[in-house]
Amino acid sequence: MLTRRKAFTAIELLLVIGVLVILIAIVAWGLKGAGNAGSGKATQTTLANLTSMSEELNRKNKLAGFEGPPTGDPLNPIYQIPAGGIGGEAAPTLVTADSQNGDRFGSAVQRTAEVMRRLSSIPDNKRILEKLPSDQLLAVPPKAPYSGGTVVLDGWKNPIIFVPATGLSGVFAKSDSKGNPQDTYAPGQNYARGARVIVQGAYWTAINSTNNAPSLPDWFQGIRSPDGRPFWASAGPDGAFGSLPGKDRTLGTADDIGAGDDNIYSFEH
Ligand SMILES: [Ca+2]
Repeated sequence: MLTRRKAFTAIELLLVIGVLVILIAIVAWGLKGAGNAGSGKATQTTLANLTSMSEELNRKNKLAGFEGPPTGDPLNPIYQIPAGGIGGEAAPTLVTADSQNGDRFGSAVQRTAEVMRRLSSIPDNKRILEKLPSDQLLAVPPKAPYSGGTVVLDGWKNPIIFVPATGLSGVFAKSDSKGNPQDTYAPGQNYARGARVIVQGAYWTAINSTNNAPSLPDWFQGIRSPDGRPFWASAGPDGAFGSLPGKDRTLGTADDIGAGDDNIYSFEH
């Protein structure tokens, strides 16, 4: 009798370990969720600040040239229509700081550095930018025809990009087989300007109020702001704006197409 409860049985030990593992997993998952929510909130604040600064730039008539056609100058080297595109900024893939990033210093980030330089030409904006902690800024090395500069980082330490009025082309969403019906195109429905739908894994945005199926000229394949103005964009937790290279970093794999789902745009808040 004395030795009966001397030790836990193997099964009891396994049970205890199992419960502990589950508890640790729940806590870790909760902490990760809280971290993402905090980063998201910080990113929204940064996007709002950048919007105020670019609106101030617009009031001073210094934003022209970054907007793209029809209001901008398509020949301006700062604004270039992506090859094969119908206008707009081509959505960068990975902009993370790891060794496998694709577009961290690509043309979208370079163009943003040009906009940031113009933003800082206004004293009030310059003061706000100077107050940002250094870990929220990224130095962008020059790359012809761009001259480099500094861009602002989002809550996940990835560059926030400036998107011209013509929009962010090629933003991919997950298949909506289990998704939100509001995101799925439905024939005959009326869509207000700025409405977004998913067709075959890609976002389309209504340029005009329409009940036509997503195609030009009523729709744009990608993201545009409802008011047709330039906006600021964060890639969200995954660090990719358009298509997300899979684990093997090869485009076209099944997990590529959700990259647009978690993006954060300044016009949304
Ligand atoms: Ca993303």
